[in-house]
Amino acid sequence: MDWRRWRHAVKLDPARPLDPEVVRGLATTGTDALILGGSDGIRREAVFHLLGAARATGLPVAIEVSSEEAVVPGADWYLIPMVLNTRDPRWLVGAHREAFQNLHRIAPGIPVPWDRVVTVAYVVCNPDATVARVAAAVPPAGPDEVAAWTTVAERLLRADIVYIEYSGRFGDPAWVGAAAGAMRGARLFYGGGIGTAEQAAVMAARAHTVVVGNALYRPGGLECIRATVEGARRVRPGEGGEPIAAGGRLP
Ligand code: 1GP
Repeated sequence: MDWRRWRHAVKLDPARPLDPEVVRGLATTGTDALILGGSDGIRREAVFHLLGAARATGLPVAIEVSSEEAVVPGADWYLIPMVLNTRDPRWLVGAHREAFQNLHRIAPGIPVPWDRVVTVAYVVCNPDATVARVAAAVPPAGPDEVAAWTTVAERLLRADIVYIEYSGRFGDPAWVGAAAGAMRGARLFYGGGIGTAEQAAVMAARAHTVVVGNALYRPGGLECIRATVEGARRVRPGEGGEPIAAGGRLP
């Protein structure tokens, strides 16, 4: 399934061990896709192994290229993160420049599969998340700032995806609603702290796609994922109460 149609995705961290049975079980949860990505400690070999296990589920697989170690062939999509609200341009475009300059070493002889490259503009909202620390993020002060970042991402940077990232904590629906209200043509992803059907429904009423990570790693993780898929499918984006994309293209 094309990434533009995902309602629910599971994020797998190559740096965190996961029972292969659990990865296999994802095929039966109803999720639309698997995203391989993490903020810290990514090693190419681990990405390679996890990619094999993810592929075996038959689900679409995306790799989030947060370090050159994540450049591994064989994924359906390559998500390129850019952190908008960072203090350090390295996390916006600097590491990307470095990677392209070193491409001959990172992926010798392999052309960039541009038709499978998807740009993801992150707004990191949870100051306690690893990504906030690693990427020197300055969390927005409020929903207006989130909406403005969304406009920067869409209109100026022409990002494919705007990602409201609360990794590790359930976010403020009003902030996600503010992003939704500013959306015009890109896709809005939300991730962070989703562990129940209700939480999934709240965010899926505002974002096109909800991403669940940590919940899978807890006991009963697959059941939890199933519940969140069900929650996300209960609602449609735009049912969240905020004025979503007036005149825009949010379905
Ligand atoms: C992390 O947004 C994802 O990048 C998911 O967050 O791990 O808190 O579910 P959680």
